[in-house]
Amino acid sequence: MDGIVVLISGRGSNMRSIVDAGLPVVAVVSNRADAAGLEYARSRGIPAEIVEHRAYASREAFDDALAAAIERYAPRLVAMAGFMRILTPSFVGRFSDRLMNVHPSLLPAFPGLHTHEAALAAGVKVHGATVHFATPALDHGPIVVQAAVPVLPGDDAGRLADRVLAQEHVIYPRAIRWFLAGRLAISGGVVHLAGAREAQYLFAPAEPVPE
Ligand code: NHR
Ligand code: GAR
Repeated sequence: MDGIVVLISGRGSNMRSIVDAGLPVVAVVSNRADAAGLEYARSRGIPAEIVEHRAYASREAFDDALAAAIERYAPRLVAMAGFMRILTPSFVGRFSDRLMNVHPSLLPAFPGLHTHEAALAAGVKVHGATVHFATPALDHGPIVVQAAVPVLPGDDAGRLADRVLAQEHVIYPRAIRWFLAGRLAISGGVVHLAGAREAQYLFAPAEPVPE
């Protein structure tokens, strides 16, 4: 009963980092039939299912079908990894305190979509990624771990996204390992790591500033 169900919508590189870290992924579920990540999961012998949001008349109906697909695996954790559909409060309630997400910004800055464009437009010099527990309020759940990366001269959204993504691949498997080891406790909306010798933050290694 240690299994993880990973929810994806596309490329699935975060899902791959979780699988490659040796974590017990029991199924991958996508809301899009063309998600590239599905093939990788199947190539590793992991059941990969499609629950297409477009086939359902309402968010509630989609979320019910998604929850049913997940519950067949009785997972201990549901990990959103590039999953692009907002989930209803009733879905989130069903998986409360065992639904995680990786978001490509240093929350609470830049919730929602297009975070790298927003960070560049705001002129921030430090950006990053956050692993958090999901709550009904989008991108506002308790923070497990964050990674900071520099915004460098000449960055565009693509370069910045690549730099952030490399850190997502480091912090998400780490957060999941902590969760499965029973080391995460949420109190008052704050996540505490038991027996912490490791930090709940990470600074990306320095890289040369482009000319
Ligand atoms: N659901 C809840 N309740 N709480 C969170 O914190 C959630 C969530 C669902 C997804 C991921 C999130 C992100 O990391 C996430 C966190 C999709 C959208 C979005 O606007 C926003 C944030 C996130 C995921 N989706 C559009 C929608 O109408 C569809 C966009 C598309 O299909 O391309 O659902 O950033
Ligand atoms: C990742 O950067 C993830 O943080 C982000 O999309 C990318 C998915 O990449 N998630 C969101 O923007 C959620 N709204 P991946 O499919 O290769 O893991």
